[in-house]
Amino acid sequence: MVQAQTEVKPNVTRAQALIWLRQMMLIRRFEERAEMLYQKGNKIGGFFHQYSGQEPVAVGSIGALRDDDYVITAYRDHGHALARGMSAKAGMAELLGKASGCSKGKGGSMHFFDAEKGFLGGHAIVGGHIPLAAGVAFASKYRGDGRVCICYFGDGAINQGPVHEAFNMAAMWKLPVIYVVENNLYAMGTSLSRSSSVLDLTIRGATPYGMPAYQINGNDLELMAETTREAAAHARSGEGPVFIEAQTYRYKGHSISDPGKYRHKEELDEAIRNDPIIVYQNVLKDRGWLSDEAIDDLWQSVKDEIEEAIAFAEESEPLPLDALYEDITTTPHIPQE
Ligand SMILES: Cc1ncc(C[n+]2csc(CCOP(=O)(O)OP(=O)(O)O)c2C)c(N)n1
Ligand SMILES: [Mg+2]
Repeated sequence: MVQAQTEVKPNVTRAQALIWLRQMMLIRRFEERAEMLYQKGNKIGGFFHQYSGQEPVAVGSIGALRDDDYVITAYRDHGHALARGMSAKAGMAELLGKASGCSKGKGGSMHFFDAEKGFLGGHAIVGGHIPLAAGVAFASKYRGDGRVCICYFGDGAINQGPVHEAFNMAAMWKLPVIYVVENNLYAMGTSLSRSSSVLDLTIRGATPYGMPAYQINGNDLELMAETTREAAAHARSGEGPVFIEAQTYRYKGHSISDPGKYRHKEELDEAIRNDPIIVYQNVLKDRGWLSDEAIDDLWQSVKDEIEEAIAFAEESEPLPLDALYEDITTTPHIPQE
């Protein structure tokens, strides 16, 4: 395993650091307000899984990729979509089931999608998108366009059979994929220690397939970015997939209907005391890059952006009923000789 050092920091400019901090704030605020709309306003239906606490994983890793690289993830997808640059308006409208949503209001929380930005979902079947990532990476390799596909999944997904078939094929064919397992210690209410024969997920996900692996603190934003940069260079050079175990923690229950009673209050309190957004704010303050006033201004600008997104979503029209029959099948594209 490649041992990543927490002390090693990449060369991050102040401008880049502020963009990343603001993205994490935006994701946090987006979900806080969406939760209110769900609980109090009854404006959002269906499943709703929050990313709160895991923000540095998506922001740091996506921040280290090229704009034309592909991103694919599971149903806990708000953070990845916003980190990829999807607008809060398109995301909020999706949650409210409006035609202006990123998936025309047909997908909801679990199925954010933005093909223009290379954001390929939002997938609800645990582990189901991992073979898709291999397909996406195969296409990149076939075209020789140098794009990598970053594929996020949870610790629970590592127990799915097709995931291992895909890992094997990706490694055999040296496909340009970066696998990021977001180890938040729980799969619904089941802790990792009750579901995995070994707690080191690189042993289960990387070792059998000969993939280089990193095991890092995913809540260290700059370490997440640096590690992804190295992984992307490896995958892009034709050397095959890389596996990153990003250790993190989710603040909320599995979904909005889960009070999370299966974990100790002390465990959650400890995680919240080390809130990655506050930690990063303090890092930037210590570097002299940010004052308390500047932090307040950033939070205010994020709050304003989210309120605008809510107003946009509320004012948008729902999709007409006949549109339910659209986007079900696609016209097959058969390449000509
Ligand atoms: C194939 C399949 N089995 C079961 C489920 C039900 N289910 C939804 S989420 C989940 C837990 C997944 O946990 P993990 O992979 O750790 O991701 P996290 O929720 O922690 O992000 C399960 C079992 C499902 N969606 N798909
Ligand atoms: Mg999990």
